[in-house]
Amino acid sequence: MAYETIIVEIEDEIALIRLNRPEARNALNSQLLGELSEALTKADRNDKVRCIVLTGSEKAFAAGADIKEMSEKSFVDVYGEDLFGEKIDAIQRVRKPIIAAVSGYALGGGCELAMICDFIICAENAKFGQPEINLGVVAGIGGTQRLTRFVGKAKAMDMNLTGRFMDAAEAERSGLVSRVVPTPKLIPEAMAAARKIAEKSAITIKAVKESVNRSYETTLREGLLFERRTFHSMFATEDQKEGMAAFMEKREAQFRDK
Ligand code: CO8
Repeated sequence: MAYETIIVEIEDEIALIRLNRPEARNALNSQLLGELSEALTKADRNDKVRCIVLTGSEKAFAAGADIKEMSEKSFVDVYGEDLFGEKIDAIQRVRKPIIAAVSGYALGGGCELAMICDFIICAENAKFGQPEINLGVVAGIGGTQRLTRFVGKAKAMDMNLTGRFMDAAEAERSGLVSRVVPTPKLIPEAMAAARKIAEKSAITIKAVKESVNRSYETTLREGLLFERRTFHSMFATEDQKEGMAAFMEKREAQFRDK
């Protein structure tokens, strides 16, 4: 299917997905979220894709949910249709790693979409924010939940209550992003990280993602048990044998995703 609001390129086992509504600073409307959830689901099922990079434009990763599209809706409308719920759930179900490459504004739903990804690499010009309070609403896709876990209560409250933006340096200092790079280097850096991940065993990649994400869903005791059992289960794979043999034979591992 040809998409109108996103651009998908698959190269060297990496799917690069660009949000593409420049006239609206990549605001997330139903069409864009529909196309994005479909493209991500397809990439997740595509054997030729091992890692996904999600990005926007230099000016904006995404300026939030499309305010023009939702402004006239009633409670019955948004509750009845569970606005964006199905599409966001599909994005959250993707098992392959998704790196958010953020340049410019990542606001409201845009910041939340970046946080759904597995980690964020941002450009020096990035600006993160949860300005929903200025519109008379609260965040709705994790801005009060994921952000609080990532940067702590003080900063999450500050951002959600004042609506102020966080720049790249503060985002790195606070643990919201894993790396900050000069703006022109954003895509090369994110693609290099994706290629590094793509060299590993696909089965181990899935297990790592599942295990880290489990830490957000459970107690430390249960999470550690989940991790230990996952570690044990890796010994049922051929890639564990290959990885450890390659280390001892002082050569590169040739993983077969088995
Ligand atoms: N929605 C719709 N259109 C937008 C949005 C948006 N979020 N952001 C920008 N645009 C449009 C502008 O209206 C403008 O269009 P036009 O040229 O037709 O007037 C165009 O994009 C360019 O915008 P600006 O001229 O404002 O560009 P600037 O570079 O001066 O400013 C900003 C860029 C700072 C990003 C500014 O546009 C802005 O503040 N945007 C709104 C940010 C915002 O409030 N985001 C939160 C939205 S609410 C949300 O995300 C809730 C998500 C939860 C959903 C829950 C579901 C369960």
